[in-house]
Amino acid sequence: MASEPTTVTITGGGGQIGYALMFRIAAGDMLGPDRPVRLRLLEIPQGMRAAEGAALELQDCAFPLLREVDVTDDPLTAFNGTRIAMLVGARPRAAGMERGDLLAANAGIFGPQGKAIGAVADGDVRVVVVGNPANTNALVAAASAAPDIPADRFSALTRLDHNRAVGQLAEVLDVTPDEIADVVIWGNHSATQFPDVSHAILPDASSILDALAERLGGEAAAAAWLDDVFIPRVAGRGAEIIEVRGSSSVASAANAAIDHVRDEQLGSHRGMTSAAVVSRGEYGVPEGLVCSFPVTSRGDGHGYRVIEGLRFDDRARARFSASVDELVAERDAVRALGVL
Ligand code: NAX
Repeated sequence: MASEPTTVTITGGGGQIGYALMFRIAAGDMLGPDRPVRLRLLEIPQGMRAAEGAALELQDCAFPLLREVDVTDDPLTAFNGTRIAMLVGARPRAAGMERGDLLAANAGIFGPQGKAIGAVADGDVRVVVVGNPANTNALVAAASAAPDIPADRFSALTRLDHNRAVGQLAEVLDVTPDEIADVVIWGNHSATQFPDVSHAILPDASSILDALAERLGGEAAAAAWLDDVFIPRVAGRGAEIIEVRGSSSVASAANAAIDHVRDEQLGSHRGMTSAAVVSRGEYGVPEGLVCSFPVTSRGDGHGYRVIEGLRFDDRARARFSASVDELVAERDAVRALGVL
């Protein structure tokens, strides 16, 4: 067993997703059964007691891999030497808040946190942003950590959307989720995202589109199901969960964040997955935007790489472009605030 623990920082450690995350990380679900961890929980003063209470519970689990838990409201302490930073705490949209206000409030959180990461994190830190608006928060954090930390160490979570898409397909095709490969979420983690199944395959490499046509009674029926049921359901699943459960997605969000970091660190193994990473101009997305792409990781320390060369038909291109336009508008809004 490696003796030097990996430092993992969770912001919003007193919140719901933080609570669902930390026990699984401490149990080894994220970095594997032979990597001890040191957890750092960052909160604002109002959230400190909840985070401290969670830390007491962590101790009561007596996890063999958990070396230490620190709870702090100081970003420089929280990110000191951190290898994996999971930025979950964010400012939620309050009633009557305009999108510009939301972006500004969150820039006020993710700017200083990015700066602190640049100042004190491990030089090879990986950062995943969960707190919404996740893509643009990641953009702000990456810009604020520069030039100390390369922007490609920052990503935002669209794995929950990806997993939601896989779950929907598995149900309609009556297969298990692990039989479905190469689903892609393109664009922003928002209602404009484009969940794309046109490259998705089953274990025998047969096309999911063909399987849907067979199951649903032809190509036209499959196309209608994708447009009218699948895409809106995946993109609107967060709202559906709130309506049914009375509270936003928590365990599934934490699970997706764990999947995201685990695959990035240890390798994604099967085909492609989805993550929002810093664009280098792939698929015509403006450089620097944090956009969801098909990605893969070899687990060799180089992080996620975008899989290039996938083809779009006109309708798919239009959906993807609409989501990228939204990312551009968000970037321009934070630029106008003088943040970038
Ligand atoms: P909670 O309100 O339960 O927890 C958030 C915690 O963050 C609170 O304890 C709060 O005190 C803390 N916090 C606020 N500002 C902070 C700061 N500057 N530094 C450190 N901590 C701070 O929300 P929760 O349900 O945990 O959701 C967290 C975020 O995840 C929200 O922004 C939510 O919108 C976002 N989500 C993102 C998803 C994704 O797929 N990317 C899906 C789930 C979720 O909606």
